[in-house]
Amino acid sequence: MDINLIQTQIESDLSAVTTAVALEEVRVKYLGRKGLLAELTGAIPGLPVEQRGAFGKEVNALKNKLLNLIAEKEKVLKNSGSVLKKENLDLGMPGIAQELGSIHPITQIIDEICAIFTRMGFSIVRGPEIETEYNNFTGLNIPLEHPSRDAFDTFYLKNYSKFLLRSHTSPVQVRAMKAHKPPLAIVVPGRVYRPDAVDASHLFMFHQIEGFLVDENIKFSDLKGILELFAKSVFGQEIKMRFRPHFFPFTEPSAEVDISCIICKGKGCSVCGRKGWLEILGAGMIHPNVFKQVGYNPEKYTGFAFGMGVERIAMLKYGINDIRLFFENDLRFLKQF
Ligand code: 2NL
Repeated sequence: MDINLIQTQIESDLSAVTTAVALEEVRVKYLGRKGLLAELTGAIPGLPVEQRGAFGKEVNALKNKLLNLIAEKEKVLKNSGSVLKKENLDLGMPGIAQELGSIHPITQIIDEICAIFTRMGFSIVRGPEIETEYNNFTGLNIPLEHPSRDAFDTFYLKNYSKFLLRSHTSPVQVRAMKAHKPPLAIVVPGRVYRPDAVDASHLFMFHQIEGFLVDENIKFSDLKGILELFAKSVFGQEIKMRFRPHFFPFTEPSAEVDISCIICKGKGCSVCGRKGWLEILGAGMIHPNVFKQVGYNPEKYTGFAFGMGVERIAMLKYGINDIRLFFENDLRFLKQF
């Protein structure tokens, strides 16, 4: 083998190299385990003894020369901006798509319900989730011995027994009435907390929307009209609505409000428990004691109030049978909305 010929061949091979990958190919061709240099070295023992030394030196010199040439070429490649080629970067490769988020179904329902009431002239008001015992209970005419005040039914703040996680959104309405004179019409959406054992229909946190309207001469029929408009907007114009007498400490008279079952249209099915009716909210005329607490004259003003559970409305509307689905962050569920 002619060493000079090999060197010429190496030089021409290297001059054709433009990428790190091609350079590596050349390196392997000559310096690899089965490369030309290894072949030359392997030939040494087969030479006459007197030639071995000189030939060995030549092979060694060639190897060093080769290493230098490759190192030089590497520098040239680096400096000539061929990093892209070195890293095998393919600018034509499709990118990693950014998944777009969407509005949570509970937020969507809250927005939808609030929009129905703002179209009727109600304002949206929000308030703190940590409340005083006064705003959450006393201001709402809930007596001291009422079971909802029990530590098993309300999250009291450890070491701050006057403070609690609100168990309904009505304390915001107490705040609003204390801050503003009638006429006043507001809806309050937000999170509320109760220490309930978790199952398909209970969580320790859920959402409520409560609303009220106070002015002179507000009547029970005003409440019925507004709730009927609300219920038909959410569940469809064809539904019927009914009021059943009930008791709340903060309203008198009070009622539970049902709509005809949206599944069986009132005939009776498994969703409505064969009753033909679905309870959607509670409501009533604001109790004079609440007006006294907030400094309104109950002789001059009357008003109605109502409250609903947002998850319950969403579950009825979309036929969802487990409240936990809303908060498990399972995209297979969330992507349907
Ligand atoms: C229900 C029933 C209701 C109210 C909430 C209220 C608020 C004030 C004064 C009077 Cl400031 N009432 N809120 C009234 C009746 C019913 O909620 O079943 N909610 C899920």
